[in-house]
Amino acid sequence: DDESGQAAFDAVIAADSRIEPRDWMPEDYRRTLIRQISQHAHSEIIGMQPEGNWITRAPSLKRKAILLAKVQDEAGHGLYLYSAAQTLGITRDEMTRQLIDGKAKYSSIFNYPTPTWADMGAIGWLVDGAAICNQVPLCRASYGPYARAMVRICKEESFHQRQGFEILLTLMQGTDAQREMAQESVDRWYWPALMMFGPPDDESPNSARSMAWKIKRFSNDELRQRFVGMLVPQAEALGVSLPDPTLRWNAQEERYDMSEIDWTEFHEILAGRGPMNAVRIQNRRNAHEDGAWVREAAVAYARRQALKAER
Ligand code: FAQ
Repeated sequence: DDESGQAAFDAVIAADSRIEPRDWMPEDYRRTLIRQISQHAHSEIIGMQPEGNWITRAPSLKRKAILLAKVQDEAGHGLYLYSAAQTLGITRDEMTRQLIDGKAKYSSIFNYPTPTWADMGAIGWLVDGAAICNQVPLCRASYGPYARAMVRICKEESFHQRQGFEILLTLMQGTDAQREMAQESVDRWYWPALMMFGPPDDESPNSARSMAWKIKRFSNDELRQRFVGMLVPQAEALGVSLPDPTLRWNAQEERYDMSEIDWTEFHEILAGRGPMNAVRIQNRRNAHEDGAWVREAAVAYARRQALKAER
């Protein structure tokens, strides 16, 4: 019953153990996980588009092969995450429907355009870098299927981040025009990457509960700080500057001082009014509709195999 279920659940959380799909869990815990995991899955799937934009225009065969593999990894991440969400009682069809109807959230970062090749470097370095900071602690999330999916995803994200860093490093060692292209791209992606961690702690309605349930292990601002701390020496190694003139280490408070993030821009994007929101959803909807015959064929095939097995 609910009472003994709640007690068992509380004990698992207190012991830092894992909740598994068949365990009793509070309805709000289930709902929160479905919300976060489905948003995360949608982010991976929508996140294929900004980079997909450069696959046919990558500057060499090698760069094209690497980019193609990275975008395929993102599809894989989306699929593990949809599977993890399905263990909570929502179907992939429902999640897809919410996404293509424009009712689901996915990371704000994927609503920006990718006009230059350097954006492939900046996405790898900054976007995958932010993703790693956010996701490494999720490997210890209290829900087993999510935590386990995160382990493999994080390994692949680390590789993605290194490849982005290497693209920028190559550009920074190139011509003046290439260095300018790299810097201009870092200037565009830096602030949106900081927004990936979500609103400031005092405006984050879900944080306290998700931390008590040990889904989140650190607050949005803590992870944002950790990310900036990781970027500073890497920016120096690259020879790019971070576009925040007030950024400096505050030894007394042991944190970085930084300029205020433009939260109006963040909220506009969440409301669907970012530069690429409509395009991203339209592309996803088209891909879903164009792929209907594949799903139908797969269902017909599965039905025939089942009939054969019966005979
Ligand atoms: N964008 O109360 P909180 C990747 C929403 S990495 C859009 O703080 P929470 C890899 C939030 O959902 C990107 N919405 O919420 C890759 C909530 O709305 P709701 C994906 C945002 O959940 C790289 C409301 O604001 N990673 O894909 C954002 O405690 C390159 C209030 O916020 C993940 O999803 C945002 N940036 O903390 C792929 C990581 N921030 O749902 C391709 C897992 C907040 O109440 C290429 N997720 N919101 O209507 C998380 O860790 C958390 O959900 C946070 C938000 C930290 C994102």
